Amino acid sequence: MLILMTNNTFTKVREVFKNGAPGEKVLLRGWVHRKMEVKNRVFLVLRDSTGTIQCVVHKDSVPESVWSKAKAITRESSFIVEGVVKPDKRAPGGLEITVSNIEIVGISSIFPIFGRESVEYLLDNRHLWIRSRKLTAVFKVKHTVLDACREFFLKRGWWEVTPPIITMSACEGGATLFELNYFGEKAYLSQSAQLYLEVLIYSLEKVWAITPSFRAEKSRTRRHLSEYTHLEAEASWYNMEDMMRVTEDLIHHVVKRVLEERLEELEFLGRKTELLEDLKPPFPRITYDEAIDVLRRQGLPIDWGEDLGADEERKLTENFDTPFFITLFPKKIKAFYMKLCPSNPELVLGFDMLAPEGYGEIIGGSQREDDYDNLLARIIEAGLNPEEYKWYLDLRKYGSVPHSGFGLGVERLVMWITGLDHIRDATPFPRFRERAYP
Ligand code: NSS
Repeated sequence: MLILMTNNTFTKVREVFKNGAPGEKVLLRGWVHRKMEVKNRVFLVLRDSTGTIQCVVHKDSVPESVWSKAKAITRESSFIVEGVVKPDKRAPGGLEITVSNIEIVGISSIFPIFGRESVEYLLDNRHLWIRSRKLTAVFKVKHTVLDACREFFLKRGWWEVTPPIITMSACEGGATLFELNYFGEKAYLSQSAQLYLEVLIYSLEKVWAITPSFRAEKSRTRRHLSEYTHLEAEASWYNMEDMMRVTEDLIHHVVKRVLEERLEELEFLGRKTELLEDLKPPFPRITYDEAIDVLRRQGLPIDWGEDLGADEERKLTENFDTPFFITLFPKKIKAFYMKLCPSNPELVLGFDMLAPEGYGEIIGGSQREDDYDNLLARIIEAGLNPEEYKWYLDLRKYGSVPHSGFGLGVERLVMWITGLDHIRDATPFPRFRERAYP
């Protein structure tokens, strides 16, 4: 039985294309990606985690039992194939497998996805659509993005920490909080690990974490999930400009690694890579005031003090071929923890990084308010209960330190790097308002 072979007797599809010699005997296992029958031949495209390869069964050169299995096997069945590597100009990649034996491991019922289905239908069948080459390519890019982020912080001496998901106080305002019952007490799913990271910088100085963040977003948009992967970093002694430099170096590093390792996937996704290749810090910086002027000149009426929405951000990205920063926002549109600008207390030392090509915000960060009285005033002003933030305020009482941090939406970054038009495909199991798949 082929199925009883040990793991290392199997070859991966990628290895066949890399090292496969004509005439070499190989054993492969995977799923039937496509099946085609032409007279006395059956073509089975085998898919494994590394790629796809065409396997050809010739009626005349295999035993009857093998031929009948080749006839019976269905698309998406799992199977094992024994055969010989054969160069073939017509085969994708220039190689195919001439099959000598087949074993069906798990026969597939009629696979309910044929192509051309609606987005809604594919989401309803997310558990099956997830096998598509498109989503596989995106998740491989995401893997490299996460790996590159980890490498970035590790090499620069930042500590990775594990903040909680169950929280007792809001970080980003009450409107998007998911409430839960915590042993009879009101608690929330975390919107951001920031406040906890701020606690940790008094001992570890430079910390970072990747945690899921939850936002009960009121509307379904192409860039909002209710649960997303949040990479956050926080450091004592860093001012806003120091932290902006960290973020641009991080993005540069991540994009470089993806270009080095995932070109094949980007190509499969149809991503043009010129802008990614040209990316180089420092990224341009404009202030909120300048952004408002630019938008007005571009014919988008917006009043000073209004928040920049998706439309405004998209318009602004038309002016840049690279990620860029917007800094110094009016305090009334930003969170309570941002430090007031010393030269104009109507503004805060906050920054957003926007991705070009219409993508918009991928990072939000700021220098934090480190003065006890100012922070208390901001908490009250924001309508929050100072009691709930006692521990957070305490940090400004016991050895306060200037510090800054940021949060990066990993799916937003992946969406831009892979050129997706919707965030849902940057995560395997998307969660939206009122619906989770699956
Ligand atoms: O709300 S943020 O702008 N900022 C924070 O949460 C800070 N407390 C982070 C920090 O300084 N430690 O969110 C940060 C990023 C934002 O730029 C987006 O890229 C992403 O998180 N984000 C989202 N991604 C996907 N879906 C949703 N709903 C979402 N909300 C924010």
